[in-house]
Amino acid sequence: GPEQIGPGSWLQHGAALDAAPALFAEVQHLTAAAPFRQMQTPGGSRMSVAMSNCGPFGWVTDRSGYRYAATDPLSGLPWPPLPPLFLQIAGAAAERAGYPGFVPDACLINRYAPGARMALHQDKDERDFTAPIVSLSLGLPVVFLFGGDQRSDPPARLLLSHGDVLVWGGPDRLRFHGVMPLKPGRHELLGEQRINLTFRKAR
Ligand code: MD3
Ligand code: FE
Repeated sequence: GPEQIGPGSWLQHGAALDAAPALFAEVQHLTAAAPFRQMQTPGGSRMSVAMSNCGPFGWVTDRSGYRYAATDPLSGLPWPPLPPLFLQIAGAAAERAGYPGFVPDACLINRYAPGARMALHQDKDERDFTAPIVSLSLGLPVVFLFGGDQRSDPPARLLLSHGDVLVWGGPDRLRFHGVMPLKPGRHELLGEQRINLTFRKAR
């Protein structure tokens, strides 16, 4: 069953297992239109995670900073629309966690190859911190770091596996978090990678 990992956060083990093949097929269609790319941070380094987006807004970073953009900087075209299946899965997960009526307007698609990681950070580029965030994991498992309100707070370690859904909000919305380097391996559906879908209300 669901595991409460913070006052406003729930890990729903395997909640997206049945939908995983359809979700992965959607990711493949979406990233044919808006390919995965390793974006640059404002400091000039390349992220190890490759990213794409779907929905009205997409999270991007380059030398000028982090922001939400309505168009893909690679093509100049709007990001592909959020598939109805994504909206349904994210809304249902949020509702089970006590956040009814969640309608994301941004879905960040993160692709981790072996060795890719995400340093401790806060998600604070959104306009409204009262909306929750929903995160869905596909493919290889990874150790997720769940920190506190200060960067120096020692993080808890959680294993995120294929089909797991994480919902956080309320008092946990601005907690530091990160992802340890992905260990090499092969997943039967996704192969040698992990994909994470992060659903947010950006505007
Ligand atoms: C808990 N992505 O894209 S999602 C990100 O697995 C990001 O790709 C990670 O962090 C990934 O910004 C983790 C899970 C997550 C995200 C944000 C949180 C958990 C969180 C914010 C506060 C508390
Ligand atoms: Fe994050």
